[in-house]
Amino acid sequence: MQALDPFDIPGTVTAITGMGGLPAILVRTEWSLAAIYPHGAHVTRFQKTGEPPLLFMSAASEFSSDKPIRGGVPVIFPWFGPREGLPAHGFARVTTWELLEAAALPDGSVKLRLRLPATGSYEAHYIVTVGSSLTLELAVTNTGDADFTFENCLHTYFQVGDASHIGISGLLGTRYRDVLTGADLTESEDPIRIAAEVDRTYQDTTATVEIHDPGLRRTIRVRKSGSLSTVVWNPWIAKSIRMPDFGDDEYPHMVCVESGNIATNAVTLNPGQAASLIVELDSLAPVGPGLGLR
Ligand code: TA6
Repeated sequence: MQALDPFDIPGTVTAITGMGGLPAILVRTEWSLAAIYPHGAHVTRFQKTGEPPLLFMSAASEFSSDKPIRGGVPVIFPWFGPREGLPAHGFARVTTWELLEAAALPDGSVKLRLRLPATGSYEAHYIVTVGSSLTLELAVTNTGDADFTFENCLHTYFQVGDASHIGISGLLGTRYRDVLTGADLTESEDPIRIAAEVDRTYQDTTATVEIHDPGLRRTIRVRKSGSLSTVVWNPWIAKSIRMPDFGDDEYPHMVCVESGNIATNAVTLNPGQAASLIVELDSLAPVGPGLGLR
């Protein structure tokens, strides 16, 4: 197990023993607080001063070295979804990454760099920058001599006041696969409302998505680059009951808006090529039409 305390920066970066006894890093900046686990390179907490957490964490989540963490930002790589005989959503989220760097930057933000243990044909780094917003970068380089095709996704769980009162904007007119029915449709709602289980994979979209939340009186903004797919997910009642590491009554308090490259948007890197998936997560004062917020 890698010792993390050599990366300590007094008052800013602190190695801790986290949930389940897993090693973790606590980051404090003048604007925010964050927690990162090398297990899965998993950000479990980002909270701006004076605000509720931006990220939802399930009270029923596992914290063990062979299980994914439920909540925060799971790193999905190198495949999305189920694979016969293999872990769903890839192995990156159930692998312990190596912490390479922890640095306090001149602008007051803090940067952590983690690396997925080498596989021989590609290198995957994860850069977490904590400041007045949270920026996450999954950088993949093909170090082999054959093309490498993969899917990736930052499967972010956002904390909301009440999922049935939020509005999700930015996806109007975008094609999506409804995972529940298998149908391929075009988004006709703006904002999107949630009133049942939702599991949609939007394709060919680089759009910024906003979650308008009257309950917590804020708008969450998800900006991204290097990503053509967006997933919107809420398990609602029945699926929540089927998930052992998720509370039956937790679904109203979260929504996943995920950024990645999935299915027809999968990435192919030629030998020597690299690609980065980057998301910036932030919250703004409440804005948005038709939500009685203004
Ligand atoms: O991103 C949405 C999704 O693919 C859903 O289908 C749902 O299964 C969710 O991910 C959670 O997957 P997990 O493997 O973490 O239970």
